[in-house]
Amino acid sequence: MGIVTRGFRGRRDREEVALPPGQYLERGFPVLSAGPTPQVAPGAWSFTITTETGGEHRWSWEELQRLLIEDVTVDLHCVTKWSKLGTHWRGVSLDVLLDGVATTAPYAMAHSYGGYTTNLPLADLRDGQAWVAFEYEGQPLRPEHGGPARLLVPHLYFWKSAKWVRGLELMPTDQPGFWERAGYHDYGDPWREQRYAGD
Ligand SMILES: Nc1nc2c(c(=O)[nH]1)N[C@H]1C(S)=C(S)[C@@H](COP(=O)(O)O)O[C@H]1N2
Ligand SMILES: [Mo]
Repeated sequence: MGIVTRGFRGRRDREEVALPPGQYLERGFPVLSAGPTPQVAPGAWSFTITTETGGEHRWSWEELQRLLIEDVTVDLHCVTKWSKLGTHWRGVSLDVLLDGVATTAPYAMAHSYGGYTTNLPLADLRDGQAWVAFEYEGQPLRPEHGGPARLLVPHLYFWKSAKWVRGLELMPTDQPGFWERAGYHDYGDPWREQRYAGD
């Protein structure tokens, strides 16, 4: 794994942090979008989980806000090689949203307003590993970063964290999403440097 020295002045000068292989430490928050930013007002936003048998579970913005909300601090790793450490988010755990959804489907496709998709094993969205996030660093999530709400799945490369998320389609078989069809790795574990198909 890569070891990077933080560039802070002063006593943190020699603090070393571990980054996944091939990654560098980013201070800013780059915007990476495959197309234009969809403008989705919270009142027009909803999140729908569709099961493999066609069952639908839908939450409006107001319904989402009434669920158990968590504050999470996570590291982000983009396949373009920047990592950002200790970012603060607020959102609803997928555990809460999947609670009561009857499914045996092993895969999920995240769908976004604007048409972006990305596939994940459903197990990677459970057990405190994924959120529908709507605040970043104490502010409503800005549209260019996926506001009003995005998926946050920080243990995988950041392309799996679908911005402007509008739902999950639970699938009996694995299907590639937008970047996965274009040659990105199906799973995308930054610690195993799974950037592209075949890695
Ligand atoms: N809907 C949507 N989600 C997306 C993307 C996108 O183009 N559209 N890009 C992905 C990629 S490649 C990355 S690195 C992150 C970038 O998020 P950011 O722009 O907030 O840094 O969003 C991911 N989610
Ligand atoms: Mo990315």
